[in-house]
Amino acid sequence: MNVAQNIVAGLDRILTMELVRVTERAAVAAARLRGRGDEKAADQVAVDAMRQELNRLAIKGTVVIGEGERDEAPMLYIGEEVGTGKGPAVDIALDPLEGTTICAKNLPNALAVIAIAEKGSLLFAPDVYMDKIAIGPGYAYGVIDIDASPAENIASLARAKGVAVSDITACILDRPRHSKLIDAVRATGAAIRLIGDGDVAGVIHTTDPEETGIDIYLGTGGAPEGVLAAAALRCTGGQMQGRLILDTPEKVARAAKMGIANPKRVYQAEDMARGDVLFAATGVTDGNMLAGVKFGRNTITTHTIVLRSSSRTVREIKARHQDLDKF
Ligand code: VTB
Repeated sequence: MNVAQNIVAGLDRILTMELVRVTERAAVAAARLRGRGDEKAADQVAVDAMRQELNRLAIKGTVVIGEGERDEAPMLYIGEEVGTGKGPAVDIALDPLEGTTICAKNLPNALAVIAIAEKGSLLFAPDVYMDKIAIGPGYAYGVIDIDASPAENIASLARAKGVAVSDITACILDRPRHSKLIDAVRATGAAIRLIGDGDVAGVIHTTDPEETGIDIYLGTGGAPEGVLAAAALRCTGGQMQGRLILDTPEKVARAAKMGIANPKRVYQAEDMARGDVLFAATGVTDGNMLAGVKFGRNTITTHTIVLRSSSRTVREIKARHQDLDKF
């Protein structure tokens, strides 16, 4: 079979498997620094490792969601060209260590994450907050609405799921800015899972409530993390809406420079990650969906999910690495 036959529509499916190595490698590097209380060091080793592996991929990649602006991030900055340069032109959203604080404290759900889409397909989002709401697959479109109250959204979801409101669990970042939201959700009788960081994982967890116990994600988090989560949801199914929080003229101007004409626009997952999207995440610390990296005597074990939107395939890859020199 030649390479051309492998291209169904959109991206070469071989890339799906190649992506696994990229997040595996970043996760292993970060995992060596779990629980050491040093967020920066853990992030740095994950960035280095991800970049090294990414540069082996046969793509002409541009980082659109990365470690920051060129002057503040020496590596994997927004606009950096990555890959061998021989291959399809793609947009890349990445977070080599999503949940640096989680990793530094060795708490659940730190991930190494990447998403790839055809050039021009990922929202070029400024690093501001985004208001987010997400649910998993299997619900009619419109069950949630970012402009409805938390009580309305939770009641609507409970009706659609056919359960009592008290059987719904919402995932919310534990932040003072969410105190009203938390009160409003608690007043409905629904349960809340408060998380310290890691809202990419929080959104993804809505896609498998039986496994994770989470039905809905609510609240504000980073916009870059919103695009990554939207990319994952495009592959698994589910609904997500996001709105950038552009609450100062400076932020509105910054967003305008990045091509965002309407600062109040509500983005559906499909608007944040269009076309054929590939997504991979490897667990750094043990989590609700993914196990963290395990260091054995002569082996390293990693657990990764890798997703593709055009086929909706969800692969879980548990890898036992025996050639440890590669890390
Ligand atoms: C979230 C979370 C990240 O940032 O997006 C959060 O997913 C939002 O910012 O893991 P604040 O910490 O300011 O609330 C992280 O916690 C860190 O990138």
